[in-house]
Amino acid sequence: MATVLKERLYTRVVGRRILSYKELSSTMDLAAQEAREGTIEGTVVLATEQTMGRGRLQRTWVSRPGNLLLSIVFYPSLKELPYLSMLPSLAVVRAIVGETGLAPDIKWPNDILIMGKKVAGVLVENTLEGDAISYAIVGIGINIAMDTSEIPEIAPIATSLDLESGQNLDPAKILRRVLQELDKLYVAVSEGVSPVEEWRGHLGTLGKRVTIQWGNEVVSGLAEGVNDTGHLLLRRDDGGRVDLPGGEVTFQLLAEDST
Ligand code: BT5
Repeated sequence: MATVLKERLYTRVVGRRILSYKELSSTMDLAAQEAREGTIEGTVVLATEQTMGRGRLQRTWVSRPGNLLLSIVFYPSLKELPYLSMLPSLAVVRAIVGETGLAPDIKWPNDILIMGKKVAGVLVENTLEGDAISYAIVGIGINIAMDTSEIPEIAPIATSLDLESGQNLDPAKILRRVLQELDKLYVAVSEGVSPVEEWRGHLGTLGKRVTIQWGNEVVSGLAEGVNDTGHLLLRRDDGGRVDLPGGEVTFQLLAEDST
């Protein structure tokens, strides 16, 4: 897939180097190793399968062949860093809309859902050196050719692009589009263009009543908005407002809203 991809990939940073493997424990680890060894920014690590694919907080990412599993190496400056976790979800949304016509939305902070089911996930791991970020690894998993209904652990909550579109989509085409969109967004951010308005426009979480777990805390309220660095602004039931940098969202079921 790497050769086919490289031939028609028009990017400035993302995908300047592409490493492709049949099986890895996790693309995150190999990308981090490459970053520590000083690989060029935009290096992409692809795997057909992962034996220990992971999500946030040590959760498992079901990683079978036929899907997209990749990590990208960045060396962000303070200009790009605040937006780094918004860019991959936005790139994935743009790629899905452009290549399939489906209408995904983003569950804050960065799950990609179609009709309430998760079709892609994003994991950003930053490594500090002193106070500065020395490298950031952006991981993206997109379900394409997977019948999620046959995988009991994710069947109720997950879906795939083939299932949703009723087609056999070409993973290489979707990958190329994701990398191109991510590159455009990253270059724009480094030139001072903020992705926040577009990202906010795709957030399905806003305007809903949610419960959010953040570390050991659990807060409930109305998801009113996001600020310019992507923090969620939550109106608590007692009227106070909190600003959350990350966390796990559970939608509350209301009589008139069964999302
Ligand atoms: C994420 O974590 O959504 C980030 C997933 C990032 C995966 C990529 S694949 C390439 C790179 N290499 C890695 O090792 N990881 C990255 P989180 O928000 O914590 O969601 C994890 C939860 O999503 C799990 O606990 C399951 O409930 C669900 N899940 C697991 N596998 C899934 C899948 N294939 N599709 C949809 N949902 C899944």
